[in-house]
Amino acid sequence: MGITGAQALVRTLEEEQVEIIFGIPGGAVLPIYDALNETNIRHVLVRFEQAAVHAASGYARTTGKPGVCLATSGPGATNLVTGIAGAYMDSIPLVVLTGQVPTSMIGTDAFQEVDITGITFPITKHNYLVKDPNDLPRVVKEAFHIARTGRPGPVLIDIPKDVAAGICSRGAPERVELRGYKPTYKGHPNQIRNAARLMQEAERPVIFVGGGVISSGATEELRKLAETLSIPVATTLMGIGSFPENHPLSLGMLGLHGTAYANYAVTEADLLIALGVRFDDRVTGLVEKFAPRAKIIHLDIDPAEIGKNVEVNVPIVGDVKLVLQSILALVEEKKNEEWLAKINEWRERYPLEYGNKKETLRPQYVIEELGRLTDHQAIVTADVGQHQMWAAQFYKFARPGSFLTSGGLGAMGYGFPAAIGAQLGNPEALVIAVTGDGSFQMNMAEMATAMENNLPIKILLFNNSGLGMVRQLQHFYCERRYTAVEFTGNPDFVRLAECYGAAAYRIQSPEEVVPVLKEALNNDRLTLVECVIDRDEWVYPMVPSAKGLDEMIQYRDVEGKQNE
Ligand SMILES: Cc1ncc(C[n+]2csc(CCOP(=O)(O)OP(=O)(O)O)c2C)c(N)n1
Repeated sequence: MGITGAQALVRTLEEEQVEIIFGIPGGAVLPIYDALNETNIRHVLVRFEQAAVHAASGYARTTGKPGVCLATSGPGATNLVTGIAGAYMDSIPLVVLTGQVPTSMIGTDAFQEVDITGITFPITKHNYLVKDPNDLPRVVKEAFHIARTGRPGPVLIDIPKDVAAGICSRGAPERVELRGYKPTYKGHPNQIRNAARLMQEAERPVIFVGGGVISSGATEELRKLAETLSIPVATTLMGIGSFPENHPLSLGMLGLHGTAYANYAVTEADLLIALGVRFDDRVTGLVEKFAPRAKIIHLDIDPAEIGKNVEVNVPIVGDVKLVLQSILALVEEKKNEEWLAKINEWRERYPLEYGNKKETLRPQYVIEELGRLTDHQAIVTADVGQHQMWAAQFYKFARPGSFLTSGGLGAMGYGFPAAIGAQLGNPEALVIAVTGDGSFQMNMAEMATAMENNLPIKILLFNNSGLGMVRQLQHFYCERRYTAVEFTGNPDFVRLAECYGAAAYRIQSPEEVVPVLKEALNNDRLTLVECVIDRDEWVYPMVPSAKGLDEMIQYRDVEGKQNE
């Protein structure tokens, strides 16, 4: 006697301590949904499968546990693809379950059949097509192991309907043993010694941090290293939160829309200590001009990252936390007074600025106030566009895992579903989704999911009546020939939110910002705050394409000049 494959699947999910599954049912997953009747695992019914995978990502990023989502075969599975690709690029642990047509029909172009393991092969850390129900418990266990160990990432399990309905008489193995999969955690002692020596000797060092520091839980070691050796810290978009942005050594974000002082510091640095980063082109600008005077130490758990985009002097493959602990044991306190004075000079001369046009509603000001009113402690998700960059620049994040955005893929529509996952994983936290009118419209139907689950998420919607970031690109690169970036058919977002049962406010002037935000933040319901902003608001600084970081365009060069 055995249980069904679907029952075995659910039992193994219980063993893996899964609390929540995000999904939408369909014919191919009927046996799995039927088995969900027998468990306490919560199923959150979303309105679009893409939201299920983004929500699973938001859950994973704020709890440290793999997020789980479930979709039917064919269109259900393809709707997950964007979220899987995003999780792959951002190294987020997910276990993605998809239904498949019965094994006998695979390859016949059956109703709702797609080759989802083929489609997701390049965007998953690993994937499985399960052909025998007896394999399910082992496969599920392996999937969780692969998703969360080494460099985290999404793992997909495709389950044909007859496999889910068939009999499984085998349990999960005690231990996962995968030949050829042995992530390196410790780092090579010689390279660690080399790195420590270079750090001790450097005169103009900069630490440059990515999401790997957050996923390895190395924020405390990072702070110790920075403070011991007096080294300033710049982060990528994914690294935001790994180092408190109010710390005197924080340089904020680096790169395309990074702070001027971070970009200058990296350009002048004699040593760049890159921790859990992948040297994305949004960060480096023109690679040939990136950190031209610096030796580079690159520490990452994934050997494939090292030397991929930039040449490295000291490569270290290992877990950031463990390797930093070894390095900390080797270094002694040091003050880089001259270098820090130079950086402070840049910081004072070239701050993040947006001018004095205080009579109109400025998005940067709204984000600054949001940071202040929430004591920089909320979990903030952002979609993709100008609003995302203003959130990254002006909120001043203090905690790891408090800024969630689609970093590598840059997928609009990520922010609100990710907030749903974050709120479900952190019921007590204040969760705020910062979004644009373009991005929000990609997944705004999820307001129904948030209402159904009593999630008191705050949606801060910047409405510039169009696709602001693309408009900005057309302004700077296409001589203001604006094409396909204006929305004339936007809904009344306040009334729309109210239709779903949410509370809603509209802000049109700066005086309204603080009182409305205070009311919204004290509300225990889903609440939307729409900020009506000028469409000619740009994100500064901005590194022009194919330029070095120090060749960025700053507010002062353009609008500051005009206003003089
Ligand atoms: C799914 C997807 N489609 C298209 C793009 C290209 N894109 C990048 S930013 C942007 C505009 C975003 O507009 P909105 O969400 O209103 O934000 P804003 O820039 O106005 O703040 C677009 C279309 C994208 N990043 N993702």
